Amino acid sequence: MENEAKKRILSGIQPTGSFTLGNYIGAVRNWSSLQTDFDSLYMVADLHALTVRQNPAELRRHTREAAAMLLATGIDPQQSILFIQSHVPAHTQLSWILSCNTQFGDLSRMTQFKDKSAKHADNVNAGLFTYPALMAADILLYNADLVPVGADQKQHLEMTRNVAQRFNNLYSPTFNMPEPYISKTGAKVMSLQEPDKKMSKSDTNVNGFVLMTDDADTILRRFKRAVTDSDGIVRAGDDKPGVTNLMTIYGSLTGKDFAAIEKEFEGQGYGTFKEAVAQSVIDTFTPIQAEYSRILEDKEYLDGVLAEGAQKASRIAERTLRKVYKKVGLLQL
Ligand code: ATP
Ligand code: LTN
Repeated sequence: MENEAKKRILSGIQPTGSFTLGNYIGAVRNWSSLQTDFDSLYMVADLHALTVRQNPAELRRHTREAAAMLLATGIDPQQSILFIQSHVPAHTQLSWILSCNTQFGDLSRMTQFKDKSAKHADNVNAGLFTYPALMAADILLYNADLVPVGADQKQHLEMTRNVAQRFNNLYSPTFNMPEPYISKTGAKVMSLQEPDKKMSKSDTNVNGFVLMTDDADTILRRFKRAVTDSDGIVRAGDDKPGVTNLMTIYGSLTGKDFAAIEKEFEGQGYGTFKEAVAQSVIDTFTPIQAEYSRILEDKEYLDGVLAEGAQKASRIAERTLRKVYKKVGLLQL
């Protein structure tokens, strides 16, 4: 079988709202290009989304929209397995076992936990804390070789590797060691308003992000308002975080490197540059948006893809789970 020779990929995204340009450049756009060379599984991480308060009706809608958006970006259900995390119960089952093999001290060092508990001080729940154990289960159930994510998830990947290593040493070799796959450019797209902060869909300042569902006017407006600096020169550098971020976005979408971009906008103000960046985003998102609307309207097709995805993913996941249950000493009848 052809698939047996291929390495396996797994990644996930939370249905906490429309995807941002950061989600697209840092993670999602790589997924469809990897699916031909890898045996790929892509998941909408709805259980992870519950770690912050969700409106039930909205979560349901966002989950469906997230799946439709992934298909619209080119994930092909004939090549990849696309599924919803909660449709495969093995994720929560393995996550319990892994959380019993994850140390409190390690979890307290997670940057995302610290950030999110500061942001949601009224709801620092146990799920937010044990989030990495569920993420480790997502990855280890499928023995993924590679996990394509943005730079902010690197720490969770290291945690997954530690848990896998500890489990393998304590019992016997069970899990594969997954490697993060982080693209060289655009692994951390910054907020358009505070370029020292990552662009995030849950930012309270809407001017900080661009959504994949935004129309052309909104996209243009966001870029026109983007924070830059006062020297008016299109050049990358640590002293110019705003402009560098815009160059990263433009470069990721057009394939041009920093030197080419500097040359292209030499002697021109930020106005022209910002318009060009906005246009590159509009050109990328317009065809995806058309496809997205089409898929979202075809409920039968979308549900069919997700049902099949859940079935295929479960088959792989349950095999791993059974092995783990046996190894840790759970009684099997
Ligand atoms: P939230 O704001 O709800 O925490 P998020 O926008 O950070 O969500 P996630 O669902 O947590 O999105 O992330 C999905 C993927 O997108 C992950 O691989 C993550 O690393 C990547 N990602 C998120 N934000 C960015 C960003 N600004 N730049 C590059 N990659 C990003
Ligand atoms: N924690 C990830 C989403 C996620 C994920 C995964 C990514 C959940 N499970 C498994 C890769 C592999 C995030 O982006 N916040």
